[in-house]
Amino acid sequence: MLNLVLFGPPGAGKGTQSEKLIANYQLVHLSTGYILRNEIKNQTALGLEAKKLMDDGILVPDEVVIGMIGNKLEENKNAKGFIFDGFPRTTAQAEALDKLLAGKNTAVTMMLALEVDNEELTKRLLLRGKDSGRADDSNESIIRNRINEYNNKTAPLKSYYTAQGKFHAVNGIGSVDEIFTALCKLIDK
Ligand code: B4P
Repeated sequence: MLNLVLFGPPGAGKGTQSEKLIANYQLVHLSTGYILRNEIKNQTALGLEAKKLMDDGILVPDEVVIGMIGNKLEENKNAKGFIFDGFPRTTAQAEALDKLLAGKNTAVTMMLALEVDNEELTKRLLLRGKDSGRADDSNESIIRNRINEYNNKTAPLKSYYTAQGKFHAVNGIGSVDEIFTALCKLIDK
């Protein structure tokens, strides 16, 4: 199985590159951001709880997202592999993912990190906020919260996957196609 973890700060292009990778490698896309936004749209209890945190750029509790991913893995038993987009975002989530995959006799193949500086991230997210209607893209102070959450809770995962020999970084600045080509090169090696 090919199990890819796409890693990077908010706005690095994880969702954008996931779409292209899914088409190329026929993988199942598991985006916790997308699943959570869907829960909000459907006004579920989980969605209502998550909305308050997401609108402020704060991570949703680990047990909530771990449960969501566990359910999705069960629903896709015959998948050729998965793209984990925006998950894991904390060490607890990474440990839980290792356990969930080990239970299926598989593992994370590699982590692909998109590297983009803060100035470019802020520019991209404010631009998207103009037509996405996403509250978390609407102003610089929320975007700053998201980048802080990333630096405090998610960035340490670089060491977690480096220790497993699975961390690979790619320059996330450039055209979408250039970045996609760089990612494919690493996957196909
Ligand atoms: P996510 O939905 O995961 O989203 P993201 O970090 O905003 O974006 P991504 O990196 O996918 O960027 P995109 O391709 O869209 O998270 C949202 C919130 O959900 C989190 O803040 C958190 O509250 C919650 N959440 C999600 N997962 C969680 C978890 N595991 N644990 C706890 N909480 C969780 O690109 C952004 C913009 O850049 C787009 O407009 C795109 O068009 C543009 N862009 C992309 N590539 C470009 C390029 N090469 N050049 C120029 N622009 C580019």
